[in-house]
Amino acid sequence: PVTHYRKDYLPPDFLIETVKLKFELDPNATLVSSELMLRRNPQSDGLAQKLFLNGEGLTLKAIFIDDEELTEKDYDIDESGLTLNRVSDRFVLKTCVEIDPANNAALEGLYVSGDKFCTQCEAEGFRKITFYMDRPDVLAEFFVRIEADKTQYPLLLSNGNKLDSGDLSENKHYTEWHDPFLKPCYLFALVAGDLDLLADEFVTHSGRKIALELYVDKGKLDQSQFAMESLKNAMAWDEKRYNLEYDLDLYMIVAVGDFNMGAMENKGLNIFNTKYVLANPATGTDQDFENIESVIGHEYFHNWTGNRVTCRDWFQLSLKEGLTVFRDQQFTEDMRSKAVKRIDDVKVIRSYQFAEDAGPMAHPIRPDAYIEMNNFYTVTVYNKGAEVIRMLHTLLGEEGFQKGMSLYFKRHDGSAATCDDFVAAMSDANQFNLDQFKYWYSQAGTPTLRVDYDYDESNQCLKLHFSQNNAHESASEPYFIPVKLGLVGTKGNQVSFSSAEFGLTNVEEGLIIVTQPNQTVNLEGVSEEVIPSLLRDFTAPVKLDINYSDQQLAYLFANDGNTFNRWDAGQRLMQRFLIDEEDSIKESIAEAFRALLNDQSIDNAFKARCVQIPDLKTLFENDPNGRIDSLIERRKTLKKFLGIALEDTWSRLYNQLHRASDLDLDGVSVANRALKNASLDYMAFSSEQHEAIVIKQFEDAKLMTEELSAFSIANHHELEVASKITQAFYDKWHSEPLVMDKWLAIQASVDSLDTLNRIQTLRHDRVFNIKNPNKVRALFSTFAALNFSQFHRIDGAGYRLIAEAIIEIDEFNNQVAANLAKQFSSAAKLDDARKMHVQQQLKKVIDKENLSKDVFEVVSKTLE
Ligand code: HT7
Ligand code: ZN
Repeated sequence: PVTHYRKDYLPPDFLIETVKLKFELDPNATLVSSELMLRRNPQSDGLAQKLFLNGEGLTLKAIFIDDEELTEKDYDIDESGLTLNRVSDRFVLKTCVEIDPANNAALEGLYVSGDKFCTQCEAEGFRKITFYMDRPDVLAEFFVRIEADKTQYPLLLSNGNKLDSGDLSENKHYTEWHDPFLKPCYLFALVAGDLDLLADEFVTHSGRKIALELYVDKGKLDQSQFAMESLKNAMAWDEKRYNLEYDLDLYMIVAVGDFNMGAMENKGLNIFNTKYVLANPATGTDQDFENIESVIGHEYFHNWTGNRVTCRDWFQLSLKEGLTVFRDQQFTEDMRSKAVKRIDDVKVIRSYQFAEDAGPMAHPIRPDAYIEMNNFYTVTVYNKGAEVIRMLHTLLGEEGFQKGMSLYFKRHDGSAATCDDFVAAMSDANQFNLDQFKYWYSQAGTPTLRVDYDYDESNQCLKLHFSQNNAHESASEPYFIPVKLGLVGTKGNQVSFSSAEFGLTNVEEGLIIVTQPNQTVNLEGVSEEVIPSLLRDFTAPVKLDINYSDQQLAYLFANDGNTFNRWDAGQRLMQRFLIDEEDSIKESIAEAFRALLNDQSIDNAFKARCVQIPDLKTLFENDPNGRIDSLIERRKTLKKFLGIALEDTWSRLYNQLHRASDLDLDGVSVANRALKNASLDYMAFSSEQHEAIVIKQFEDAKLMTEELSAFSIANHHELEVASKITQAFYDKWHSEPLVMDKWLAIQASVDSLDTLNRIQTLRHDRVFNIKNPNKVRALFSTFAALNFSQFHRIDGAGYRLIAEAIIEIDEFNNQVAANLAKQFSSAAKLDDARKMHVQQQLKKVIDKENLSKDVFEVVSKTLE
């Protein structure tokens, strides 16, 4: 397979001014006619005599240049595309190709999902629709005509504004669309089908009326209201916080059941995985609602950060994704709880992104090389990318950041830009030198920031000694690390301090910047002995290594004035038991939990986060020796101990919150449910009536959050009633695919020797379909990612299950197969016995005939 390098970027030899596409839709034989107006790019060297257009899996039916039909010597076709052998400076290329959407199980290009046609073109799927310069820096004006059977496909949609529609012979009809905004082909979309419509409108701050149309499968309108509300909230938020207004008169969203990722921001016509649209309180959990709001927001925010300004090449993906994730995180922070959202986002970084940074697929947020671009839609590009943008926001402040955004749009609106362009806009708008900051874009790996401190009472000075270190081979330069900090005094008070170097005078919280490999920062005016509370709100994606005593950690857990650091202290305290194997500390953890849970002034959402024991993925990442068996055992022991030690507290909380529970989706109700269900989970270790309570909650539940918690607890604690509940859940919900995903996922995550057999049975159940990515993720990805004990079975049977699934899925969907292959990324850290099993299984995968380059890239790097 070919490796593509960032350093090899060259501007395109030709530009496409306008594109006219005609689709004659037929599931097995769709005709795509294309008319491209091409002209030589003034920014190229002007020498090219030939022109290559990408095209894969296309059957050419006709080809003309300037209305003259080409003969065989005028062009060459191979499996990657079409070469025109002699081209002039300006010409019109007409082609007609045939494709087979019904047999497109890769779900890239034009495909059939259910009874509808839909598209997915990012990153390089447009080349499966027609011959084209399939690269994001070729921006064109699109005109699209769609023709199809009127009964089967009453709805024919594409990007932009509808210009015309009408009837044709043989019960066919057509629509014509024009998108006035220049766009790269990865933002092209088409949908055809018979769908239900939820219509609404939004009036922008300049008074324009935007028609909002949300299309869902027939019968699902009762699950679409929340998504529409989220869209209107996102539109209002982007105007208020970023002064960004929507630009077309129509915004459409279509939900489809077969989709490789979460959603796609196609201009004016977003296509969504149903998982991020459909929910009502009976079918969706509180977490589903939060996810829907966030993904609807994310795709909407792309209209400016991604569509109006797009990426020059795919190495720049974080330009749009890191920035848009940051914006969707801010949206959720503003809509819900800022502190709790920060905790949730950092958990993703610590459990998934740090692991990726330490594994075989580690890459900078702006990668330098790839074999298959689809493999680089990663937590590094997205979530670490968002952390990098967040650091800019921290350094420049809200006002400075917005100044940078305005300059970025002023300079790059309507064009394709780079990460360097973005940083330059931030730097120029604020006269802030970001040269060193840019190493965050070019270096992979997670830096460790080690801190030692000493207090000089006579001078009231606290010295902080920082040293930064990043073991990754790409990381030779020190980072620019913003560290927000405060000082906690002996009476739980916040102690003020000053720093001439960082312009801080008598503050209780401030920002310092670590730029050197080794650096000492003096804080002056520190009136008493303190515990420093560092990296508040996780102001940089680093591992903070500071040697707190157990007492200090417990003290910070109880007293830190920063909510995030308070939670973090609790997590660190638990790791003393789980990783450092300090047995005696479990009493202090229980004590600390008791104090927290009895404190009426603390929000229940925060309490619910605090009582969650760090997950095994995070523990494995943090444990230098990756001791799987011991981590699993110790985690169980701690949970059981806390369940018993706080028996009264859990049941009091459960009863109190159960009585108070209502059906609302507001923040307080969601928080109450989260803490109530966490309590029920702990009660399994002590309460004699536990099983009866679980049954009652399951039977009485009116909300999916309640029903699913009871179902999950029954399975995870292997209660006698588990199989009955599992069956009842199935009987009630078997015709709701998204609810069945939850049903599969919970069974796949049970820590039981029987789970492998269960999965084998489930994969033959009628609700399972290996061609549907949501089902694959529910059953196989959940097993590999969340069922630590069974995936890592010492006999290798867990690895075998996943390897065989990868081989099977790679036959038709390379992207989904490659994503599953990433589950082996921790192989290098495993003990020898497990490592041997992983290698054996991955060798089987790599020896597969016709292995895709997607899977090849992941597996070959894992085996290196
Ligand atoms: N920008 C979108 C990326 C995406 C995608 C990428 C590869 C293959 C399938 C895909 N579906 C969507 C999603 C987003 O970040 O908003
Ligand atoms: Zn995105």
